[in-house]
Amino acid sequence: MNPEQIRAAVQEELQALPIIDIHTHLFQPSLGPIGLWGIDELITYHYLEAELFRSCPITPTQYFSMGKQAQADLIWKTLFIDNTPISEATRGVVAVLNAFGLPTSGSLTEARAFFASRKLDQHIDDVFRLAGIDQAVMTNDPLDPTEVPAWEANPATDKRFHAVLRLDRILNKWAQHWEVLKEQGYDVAADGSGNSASEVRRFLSKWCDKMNPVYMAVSLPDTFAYPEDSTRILFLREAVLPLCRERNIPLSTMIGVRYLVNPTLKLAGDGAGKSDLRAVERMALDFGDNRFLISLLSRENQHELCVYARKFANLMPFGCWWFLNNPSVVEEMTRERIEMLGASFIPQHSDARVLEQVIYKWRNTRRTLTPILAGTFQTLAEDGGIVTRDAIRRDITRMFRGNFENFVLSR
Ligand code: FIX
Ligand code: ZN
Repeated sequence: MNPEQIRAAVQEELQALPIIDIHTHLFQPSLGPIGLWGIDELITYHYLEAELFRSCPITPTQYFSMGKQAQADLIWKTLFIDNTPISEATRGVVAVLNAFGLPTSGSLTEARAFFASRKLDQHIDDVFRLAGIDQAVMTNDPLDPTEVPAWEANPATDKRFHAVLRLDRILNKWAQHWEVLKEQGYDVAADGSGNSASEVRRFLSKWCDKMNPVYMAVSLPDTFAYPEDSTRILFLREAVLPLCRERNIPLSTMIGVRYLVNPTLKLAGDGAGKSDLRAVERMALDFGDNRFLISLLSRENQHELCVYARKFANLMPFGCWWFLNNPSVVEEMTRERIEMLGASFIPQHSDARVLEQVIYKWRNTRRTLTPILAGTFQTLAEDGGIVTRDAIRRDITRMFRGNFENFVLSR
C-alpha cells in the first residue's frame, strides 16, 4: 500500500469500527432519571462552567443560585455568542448541534424543542450510532444516595452499558462514610480497626453481586502513596485487591487529582498534579496477580507510565484523561504510547458526563488519531514492513476493543 492508500485505510477502518467507551459517567436508562442528556446539560457541563467565569463577571455563588436553563442561557451567550466557541469543550457543543442538523448559533429554542421531543432509549441508540460506539462503561457509586435506590430495585441490564463499582467514598472519604456502612450493619470503625477491612470486603462483595461490575475504579490524589499507613491502603490491600482477584476483574486507578483547588467551582473546581509513580511500581509488583487499568492526570507522568507499562504487563494504560483530552496532548501521548507499547494499550475513553458528548469526543479522537496511526503504518512501510488493510484493522480493533475485552471482559 502506498502512503495515501494507508492513510485512507486507517481513516476508513477507524471510522467503521464500533468502539467500546471504557470510562464514562453515563447511566443505563433502567437506573432512572440520573443520566444527563440534552442541550441544557451539554451547555452547563462543568468544563464550560469553569470557562464561563473567565469571560463573565458573575461569581460562582451567583451562578449556582440560578436555575439550569438560566445557567445555560448565560453560558451560551457568553461563550458561544459574545465569544467564538474555539475551546475544546465549547466546540464540542457546536459539533453535537451540527450532528443533529440544529443551529449552531443564535437562539437555543429549536435545540431545546428537538431534545425535548426525543425518547431516551431511541435517542441513546441514535447517539451511540453517531458517535461510533456500541458500549459505554458507567461509573456506579454504592454510596451515592441518588443511585443506590435504583440498584436496590434490581434494574434491567442493558447490553449497551457495563457497570463499574466506584470506590472513592470508601478509599478517599472513609471519615465521612464509615458510619453509613455502620448503619447498614457492617462492623466498621473510623480508624479501620477491628473487622473493618473484612467488613468493607463484605460490603463490596454484596455490591459486586448487585452490579456485576466489569472492573472496580477509584480516582486518587496526586499525593497517592503506596505503601502507606492509612485506611486507603489497608482497604486496598485487605479488601479491594483480594476481591478483584476473587471476581477476576481489574482495578482502575485514575491518579493525579488535586481535589477542589477552588471549592467555589464545585465539580469544576478540581485541578491536576504530578504523581510519584513509585506507588504504581510497588503496587504492580506486590499485586502481580491483579490487573490494573491506569490513567494519570498529569501530562508530566505520561512518558514514565509508558516505561512502567513495559515493565509490568498487568498495567493497562488507558485514555487521555480530563485535562489531557485535548488534541495537542492526545497527539503527544498517543505517539509515545505507540512507540513504546505498540498496540498494547487503550488510546482513549470519553469520560462523557452528558450522553451526547460521546458524539464530539469520539469524533475528535478519530480526527486526531487518524494521522498518527496513518503515520505509524506509513513509517513501517518506508522501513520495509508489510502493511495490509487486515493488519491495520487488526491493530485498530485491538486498541479500541480487543485490549478491553481481553484485559477486562473475557478473563
Ligand atoms: O474521577 C473521574 O471519573 C473524573 O473523570 C471526573 O471526576 C471528572 O469530573 C470528569 O468528568 C473529567 O472528565
Ligand atoms: Zn471520569
